[in-house]
Amino acid sequence: ELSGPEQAFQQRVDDGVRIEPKDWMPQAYRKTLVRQISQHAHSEIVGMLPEGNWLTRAPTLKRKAILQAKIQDEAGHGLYLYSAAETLGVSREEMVDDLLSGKAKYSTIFNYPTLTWADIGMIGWLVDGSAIINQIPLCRCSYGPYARAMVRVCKEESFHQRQGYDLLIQMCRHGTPEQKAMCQDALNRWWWPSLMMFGPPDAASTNSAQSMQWRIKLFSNDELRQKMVDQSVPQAEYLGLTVPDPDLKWNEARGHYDFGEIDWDEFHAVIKGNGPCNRERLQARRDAHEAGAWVREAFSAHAAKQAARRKV
Ligand code: FAQ
Repeated sequence: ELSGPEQAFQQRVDDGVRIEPKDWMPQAYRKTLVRQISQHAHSEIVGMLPEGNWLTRAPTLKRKAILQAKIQDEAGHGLYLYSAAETLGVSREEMVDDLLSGKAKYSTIFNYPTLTWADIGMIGWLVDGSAIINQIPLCRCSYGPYARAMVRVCKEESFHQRQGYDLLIQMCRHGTPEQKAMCQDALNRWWWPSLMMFGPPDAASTNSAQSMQWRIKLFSNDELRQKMVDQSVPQAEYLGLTVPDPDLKWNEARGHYDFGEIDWDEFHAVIKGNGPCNRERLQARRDAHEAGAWVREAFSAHAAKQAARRKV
Protein backbone atom coordinates (compact mmCIF):
# COMPACT_ATOMS: atom_id res chain seq x y z
CA GLU A 1 0.00 0.00 0.00
CA LEU A 2 1.55 3.30 -1.11
CA SER A 3 1.48 6.36 1.15
CA GLY A 4 0.03 9.64 -0.14
CA PRO A 5 3.37 11.11 -1.25
CA GLU A 6 4.38 7.79 -2.80
CA GLN A 7 1.15 7.68 -4.79
CA ALA A 8 1.68 11.22 -6.04
CA PHE A 9 5.27 10.34 -6.94
CA GLN A 10 4.20 7.25 -8.89
CA GLN A 11 1.59 9.33 -10.70
CA ARG A 12 4.26 11.83 -11.82
CA VAL A 13 6.45 8.98 -13.05
CA ASP A 14 3.50 7.42 -14.90
CA ASP A 15 2.74 10.78 -16.50
CA GLY A 16 6.30 10.93 -17.82
CA VAL A 17 7.32 13.86 -15.61
CA ARG A 18 11.10 13.92 -15.01
CA ILE A 19 12.16 13.61 -11.37
CA GLU A 20 14.80 16.20 -10.41
CA PRO A 21 17.28 16.19 -7.46
CA LYS A 22 15.26 18.55 -5.24
CA ASP A 23 11.93 16.78 -5.81
CA TRP A 24 10.53 14.50 -3.12
CA MET A 25 11.27 10.85 -3.85
CA PRO A 26 10.89 7.58 -1.94
CA GLN A 27 14.06 6.53 -0.12
CA ALA A 28 14.09 3.25 -2.04
CA TYR A 29 14.00 5.10 -5.39
CA ARG A 30 16.99 7.18 -4.31
CA LYS A 31 18.80 4.06 -3.13
CA THR A 32 18.22 2.06 -6.28
CA LEU A 33 19.40 4.96 -8.44
CA VAL A 34 22.57 5.41 -6.37
CA ARG A 35 23.17 1.67 -6.74
CA GLN A 36 22.66 1.55 -10.49
CA ILE A 37 24.34 4.86 -11.40
CA SER A 38 27.40 4.23 -9.21
CA GLN A 39 27.80 0.70 -10.60
CA HIS A 40 27.51 2.18 -14.06
CA ALA A 41 30.17 4.82 -13.24
CA HIS A 42 32.54 2.19 -11.84
CA SER A 43 32.07 0.12 -15.00
CA GLU A 44 33.13 3.04 -17.17
CA ILE A 45 36.26 3.60 -15.09
CA VAL A 46 37.29 -0.05 -14.72
CA GLY A 47 36.29 -0.47 -18.38
CA MET A 48 39.26 1.67 -19.41
CA LEU A 49 41.70 -1.01 -18.25
CA PRO A 50 41.19 -3.85 -20.76
CA GLU A 51 41.59 -1.48 -23.71
CA GLY A 52 44.38 0.50 -22.05
CA ASN A 53 46.35 -2.72 -22.25
CA TRP A 54 46.67 -2.23 -26.05
CA LEU A 55 47.39 1.50 -26.27
CA THR A 56 51.15 1.04 -26.57
CA ARG A 57 50.75 -1.79 -29.08
CA ALA A 58 48.14 -0.43 -31.50
CA PRO A 59 49.17 -1.39 -35.05
CA THR A 60 49.14 2.12 -36.57
CA LEU A 61 49.23 5.73 -35.42
CA LYS A 62 45.65 6.18 -36.63
CA ARG A 63 44.38 3.19 -34.63
CA LYS A 64 46.26 4.39 -31.58
CA ALA A 65 44.74 7.88 -31.80
CA ILE A 66 41.23 6.39 -32.17
CA LEU A 67 41.70 4.03 -29.23
CA GLN A 68 43.11 6.76 -27.03
CA ALA A 69 40.14 9.02 -27.81
CA LYS A 70 37.71 6.21 -27.01
CA ILE A 71 39.33 5.40 -23.67
CA GLN A 72 39.31 9.08 -22.71
CA ASP A 73 35.60 9.19 -23.53
CA GLU A 74 35.03 6.35 -21.03
CA ALA A 75 36.73 8.42 -18.31
CA GLY A 76 34.36 11.27 -19.17
CA HIS A 77 31.35 8.93 -18.92
CA GLY A 78 32.50 7.81 -15.49
CA LEU A 79 32.74 11.43 -14.36
CA TYR A 80 29.27 12.44 -15.67
CA LEU A 81 27.84 9.41 -13.91
CA TYR A 82 29.56 10.06 -10.58
CA SER A 83 28.19 13.62 -10.80
CA ALA A 84 24.68 12.31 -11.53
CA ALA A 85 24.91 10.02 -8.49
CA GLU A 86 26.16 12.91 -6.33
CA THR A 87 22.89 14.78 -6.98
CA LEU A 88 21.25 12.01 -4.92
CA GLY A 89 23.25 12.87 -1.81
CA VAL A 90 26.10 10.36 -1.97
CA SER A 91 29.70 11.60 -2.08
CA ARG A 92 32.28 10.64 -4.65
CA GLU A 93 34.64 9.52 -1.88
CA GLU A 94 32.07 7.03 -0.59
CA MET A 95 31.51 5.63 -4.06
CA VAL A 96 35.22 5.31 -4.82
CA ASP A 97 35.87 3.71 -1.42
CA ASP A 98 33.15 1.15 -2.12
CA LEU A 99 34.76 0.30 -5.44
CA LEU A 100 38.26 -0.02 -4.01
CA SER A 101 37.15 -2.11 -1.03
CA GLY A 102 35.41 -4.53 -3.39
CA LYS A 103 31.98 -3.73 -1.92
CA ALA A 104 30.56 -2.11 -5.06
CA LYS A 105 29.77 -4.02 -8.23
CA TYR A 106 30.86 -3.11 -11.73
CA SER A 107 30.06 -4.89 -14.98
CA THR A 108 31.30 -8.49 -15.19
CA ILE A 109 32.51 -7.88 -18.76
CA PHE A 110 35.57 -5.91 -17.65
CA ASN A 111 37.01 -8.88 -15.78
CA TYR A 112 38.00 -10.64 -18.99
CA PRO A 113 41.49 -10.26 -20.52
CA THR A 114 42.34 -8.62 -23.86
CA LEU A 115 44.71 -11.18 -25.38
CA THR A 116 45.05 -9.90 -28.96
CA TRP A 117 44.39 -6.78 -31.04
CA ALA A 118 41.17 -8.43 -32.29
CA ASP A 119 39.83 -8.15 -28.73
CA ILE A 120 39.84 -4.37 -29.15
CA GLY A 121 37.53 -4.80 -32.15
CA MET A 122 35.28 -7.16 -30.18
CA ILE A 123 34.99 -4.74 -27.26
CA GLY A 124 33.89 -1.95 -29.59
CA TRP A 125 31.48 -4.08 -31.59
CA LEU A 126 29.97 -6.25 -28.84
CA VAL A 127 30.61 -4.49 -25.51
CA ASP A 128 29.86 -0.96 -26.70
CA GLY A 129 27.10 -2.48 -28.86
CA SER A 130 25.47 -3.98 -25.77
CA ALA A 131 26.06 -0.78 -23.82
CA ILE A 132 24.19 1.24 -26.48
CA ILE A 133 21.21 -1.14 -26.53
CA ASN A 134 21.02 -0.91 -22.73
CA GLN A 135 21.59 2.85 -22.54
CA ILE A 136 19.40 4.28 -25.32
CA PRO A 137 16.26 3.63 -23.21
CA LEU A 138 18.02 5.18 -20.19
CA CYS A 139 17.96 8.54 -22.07
CA ARG A 140 14.20 8.44 -21.34
CA CYS A 141 14.39 7.17 -17.77
CA SER A 142 12.54 8.96 -14.98
CA TYR A 143 15.54 10.58 -13.22
CA GLY A 144 16.55 13.81 -14.99
CA PRO A 145 20.31 13.96 -14.32
CA TYR A 146 20.82 10.30 -15.30
CA ALA A 147 18.70 10.61 -18.45
CA ARG A 148 20.51 13.77 -19.59
CA ALA A 149 23.95 12.26 -18.96
CA MET A 150 22.99 9.30 -21.12
CA VAL A 151 22.29 11.42 -24.21
CA ARG A 152 25.91 12.41 -24.70
CA VAL A 153 27.18 9.04 -23.52
CA CYS A 154 25.13 7.27 -26.19
CA LYS A 155 26.43 9.53 -28.97
CA GLU A 156 29.98 8.71 -27.95
CA GLU A 157 29.20 5.00 -27.61
CA SER A 158 28.04 4.90 -31.24
CA PHE A 159 31.45 6.16 -32.33
CA HIS A 160 33.04 3.50 -30.12
CA GLN A 161 30.96 0.77 -31.64
CA ARG A 162 31.76 1.88 -35.18
CA GLN A 163 35.50 2.01 -34.51
CA GLY A 164 35.37 -1.59 -33.24
CA TYR A 165 33.35 -2.87 -36.18
CA ASP A 166 35.54 -0.93 -38.64
CA LEU A 167 38.65 -2.53 -37.17
CA LEU A 168 37.04 -5.97 -37.55
CA ILE A 169 36.00 -5.30 -41.17
CA GLN A 170 39.61 -4.42 -41.90
CA MET A 171 40.91 -7.62 -40.35
CA CYS A 172 38.16 -10.00 -41.50
CA ARG A 173 37.44 -8.78 -45.02
CA HIS A 174 40.73 -7.18 -46.06
CA GLY A 175 43.23 -8.96 -43.84
CA THR A 176 45.15 -12.23 -43.87
CA PRO A 177 43.65 -15.63 -42.94
CA GLU A 178 45.63 -15.40 -39.68
CA GLN A 179 43.99 -12.08 -38.86
CA LYS A 180 40.56 -13.50 -39.55
CA ALA A 181 41.31 -16.50 -37.33
CA MET A 182 42.39 -14.09 -34.60
CA CYS A 183 38.98 -12.38 -34.87
CA GLN A 184 37.13 -15.71 -34.70
CA ASP A 185 39.07 -16.62 -31.56
CA ALA A 186 38.21 -13.25 -30.02
CA LEU A 187 34.51 -13.67 -30.90
CA ASN A 188 34.54 -17.12 -29.27
CA ARG A 189 35.77 -15.55 -26.03
CA TRP A 190 33.68 -12.34 -26.01
CA TRP A 191 30.26 -13.50 -27.28
CA TRP A 192 28.88 -15.08 -24.12
CA PRO A 193 30.30 -12.55 -21.64
CA SER A 194 28.73 -9.76 -23.77
CA LEU A 195 25.30 -11.38 -23.42
CA MET A 196 25.84 -11.50 -19.64
CA MET A 197 26.15 -7.70 -19.55
CA PHE A 198 22.34 -7.44 -19.61
CA GLY A 199 22.09 -9.08 -16.21
CA PRO A 200 20.36 -12.24 -14.95
CA PRO A 201 17.29 -13.67 -16.72
CA ASP A 202 14.09 -11.76 -15.96
CA ALA A 203 12.84 -14.43 -13.57
CA ALA A 204 16.01 -14.03 -11.45
CA SER A 205 16.30 -10.25 -11.74
CA THR A 206 15.63 -9.02 -8.21
CA ASN A 207 15.46 -5.30 -9.05
CA SER A 208 13.61 -5.33 -12.37
CA ALA A 209 9.95 -5.19 -11.32
CA GLN A 210 10.40 -2.17 -9.06
CA SER A 211 12.83 -0.42 -11.43
CA MET A 212 10.37 -0.83 -14.30
CA GLN A 213 7.52 0.54 -12.23
CA TRP A 214 9.65 3.59 -11.47
CA ARG A 215 10.67 3.85 -15.14
CA ILE A 216 14.35 3.58 -14.28
CA LYS A 217 14.32 0.55 -16.58
CA LEU A 218 12.04 0.66 -19.63
CA PHE A 219 12.84 -2.82 -20.97
CA SER A 220 13.65 -6.08 -19.22
CA ASN A 221 17.08 -7.73 -19.20
CA ASP A 222 15.91 -10.52 -21.53
CA GLU A 223 14.23 -8.12 -23.97
CA LEU A 224 17.43 -6.13 -24.38
CA ARG A 225 19.57 -9.27 -24.62
CA GLN A 226 17.33 -10.57 -27.43
CA LYS A 227 17.77 -7.27 -29.24
CA MET A 228 21.54 -7.63 -28.99
CA VAL A 229 21.47 -11.15 -30.46
CA ASP A 230 19.12 -10.13 -33.30
CA GLN A 231 21.30 -7.16 -34.19
CA SER A 232 24.67 -8.93 -33.97
CA VAL A 233 24.06 -12.15 -35.91
CA PRO A 234 23.81 -10.48 -39.36
CA GLN A 235 26.81 -8.31 -38.45
CA ALA A 236 28.83 -11.48 -37.66
CA GLU A 237 27.72 -12.95 -41.00
CA TYR A 238 28.96 -9.85 -42.84
CA LEU A 239 32.36 -10.34 -41.19
CA GLY A 240 32.32 -14.02 -42.17
CA LEU A 241 32.58 -15.06 -38.51
CA THR A 242 30.66 -17.82 -36.72
CA VAL A 243 28.80 -17.04 -33.51
CA PRO A 244 29.92 -19.71 -30.99
CA ASP A 245 26.43 -21.02 -30.23
CA PRO A 246 25.25 -24.31 -31.77
CA ASP A 247 21.66 -23.54 -30.68
CA LEU A 248 21.50 -20.21 -32.50
CA LYS A 249 18.64 -20.39 -35.02
CA TRP A 250 16.24 -17.94 -36.68
CA ASN A 251 12.72 -18.50 -35.34
CA GLU A 252 10.27 -17.44 -38.05
CA ALA A 253 7.25 -17.57 -35.75
CA ARG A 254 8.83 -15.36 -33.07
CA GLY A 255 10.62 -13.12 -35.55
CA HIS A 256 13.76 -13.45 -33.41
CA TYR A 257 16.82 -15.66 -33.09
CA ASP A 258 16.59 -18.48 -30.57
CA PHE A 259 19.86 -18.90 -28.72
CA GLY A 260 21.56 -21.25 -26.27
CA GLU A 261 21.63 -21.19 -22.49
CA ILE A 262 24.04 -18.73 -20.85
CA ASP A 263 26.46 -20.14 -18.28
CA TRP A 264 25.00 -18.41 -15.22
CA ASP A 265 27.47 -20.14 -12.90
CA GLU A 266 30.25 -18.27 -14.69
CA PHE A 267 28.29 -15.00 -14.38
CA HIS A 268 27.86 -15.43 -10.61
CA ALA A 269 31.49 -16.47 -10.16
CA VAL A 270 32.66 -13.29 -11.92
CA ILE A 271 30.29 -11.11 -9.82
CA LYS A 272 31.69 -12.73 -6.67
CA GLY A 273 35.21 -11.67 -7.66
CA ASN A 274 36.41 -14.91 -9.22
CA GLY A 275 36.60 -13.94 -12.89
CA PRO A 276 39.88 -14.15 -14.80
CA CYS A 277 40.98 -10.54 -14.04
CA ASN A 278 38.95 -9.31 -11.02
CA ARG A 279 41.94 -9.05 -8.71
CA GLU A 280 44.15 -7.41 -11.33
CA ARG A 281 41.47 -4.82 -12.17
CA LEU A 282 40.87 -3.78 -8.56
CA GLN A 283 44.60 -3.67 -7.87
CA ALA A 284 45.09 -1.35 -10.87
CA ARG A 285 42.39 1.00 -9.51
CA ARG A 286 43.89 0.92 -5.99
CA ASP A 287 47.36 1.70 -7.35
CA ALA A 288 45.98 4.58 -9.43
CA HIS A 289 44.12 5.97 -6.41
CA GLU A 290 47.26 5.82 -4.29
CA ALA A 291 49.44 7.34 -7.01
CA GLY A 292 46.95 10.21 -7.33
CA ALA A 293 46.83 10.98 -3.59
CA TRP A 294 49.24 13.94 -3.95
CA VAL A 295 46.90 15.56 -6.51
CA ARG A 296 43.93 15.35 -4.15
CA GLU A 297 46.07 16.69 -1.29
CA ALA A 298 47.34 19.57 -3.44
CA PHE A 299 43.77 20.52 -4.45
CA SER A 300 42.60 20.44 -0.82
CA ALA A 301 45.57 22.55 0.33
CA HIS A 302 44.87 25.07 -2.44
CA ALA A 303 41.16 25.23 -1.57
CA ALA A 304 41.99 25.75 2.13
CA LYS A 305 44.40 28.58 1.26
CA GLN A 306 41.82 30.29 -0.93
CA ALA A 307 39.17 29.98 1.80
CA ALA A 308 41.54 31.44 4.43
CA ARG A 309 42.38 34.36 2.11
CA ARG A 310 38.70 35.15 1.58
CA LYS A 311 38.18 35.39 5.38
CA VAL A 312 40.70 38.25 5.91
N1 FAQ B 1 27.78 -7.32 -13.96
O1 FAQ B 1 18.16 -7.25 -10.56
P1 FAQ B 1 19.16 -7.12 -11.64
C1 FAQ B 1 29.94 0.38 -20.11
C2 FAQ B 1 23.84 -7.41 -10.69
S1 FAQ B 1 28.56 -0.63 -20.19
C3 FAQ B 1 27.79 -7.13 -12.63
O2 FAQ B 1 18.74 -7.44 -13.02
P2 FAQ B 1 19.43 -4.30 -12.30
C4 FAQ B 1 30.41 1.06 -21.38
C5 FAQ B 1 22.95 -6.23 -10.37
O3 FAQ B 1 23.71 -5.08 -10.14
C6 FAQ B 1 28.46 -1.54 -18.64
N2 FAQ B 1 26.65 -7.16 -11.88
O4 FAQ B 1 19.83 -5.65 -11.55
C7 FAQ B 1 31.83 0.75 -21.69
C8 FAQ B 1 22.19 -6.74 -9.17
O5 FAQ B 1 23.01 -6.65 -8.01
P3 FAQ B 1 22.70 -5.58 -6.80
C9 FAQ B 1 27.78 -0.78 -17.53
C10 FAQ B 1 25.50 -7.35 -12.54
O6 FAQ B 1 20.28 -3.22 -11.76
C11 FAQ B 1 32.14 0.01 -22.81
C12 FAQ B 1 22.05 -8.22 -9.45
O7 FAQ B 1 23.06 -8.53 -10.40
N3 FAQ B 1 26.43 -0.44 -17.87
O8 FAQ B 1 30.47 0.48 -19.06
C13 FAQ B 1 25.42 -7.52 -13.93
O9 FAQ B 1 17.96 -4.10 -12.29
C14 FAQ B 1 33.47 -0.28 -23.13
C15 FAQ B 1 20.67 -8.59 -9.97
O10 FAQ B 1 20.44 -8.01 -11.28
C16 FAQ B 1 25.48 -0.21 -16.93
O11 FAQ B 1 25.76 -0.30 -15.75
C17 FAQ B 1 26.63 -7.51 -14.65
N4 FAQ B 1 26.67 -7.71 -15.99
O12 FAQ B 1 19.85 -4.60 -13.83
C18 FAQ B 1 32.88 1.24 -20.90
C19 FAQ B 1 24.12 0.18 -17.43
N5 FAQ B 1 24.12 -7.70 -14.27
O13 FAQ B 1 22.99 -4.22 -7.37
C20 FAQ B 1 34.20 0.94 -21.22
C21 FAQ B 1 23.18 0.60 -16.34
C22 FAQ B 1 23.41 -7.63 -13.13
O14 FAQ B 1 21.25 -5.73 -6.46
C23 FAQ B 1 34.49 0.17 -22.35
N6 FAQ B 1 22.74 -0.51 -15.53
N7 FAQ B 1 24.23 -7.45 -12.09
O15 FAQ B 1 23.64 -5.96 -5.72
C24 FAQ B 1 21.66 -1.29 -15.81
O16 FAQ B 1 21.00 -1.10 -16.82
C25 FAQ B 1 21.28 -2.35 -14.83
O17 FAQ B 1 21.91 -2.10 -13.60
C26 FAQ B 1 21.60 -3.81 -15.30
C27 FAQ B 1 21.21 -4.79 -14.18
C28 FAQ B 1 20.82 -4.16 -16.56
C29 FAQ B 1 23.11 -3.98 -15.57
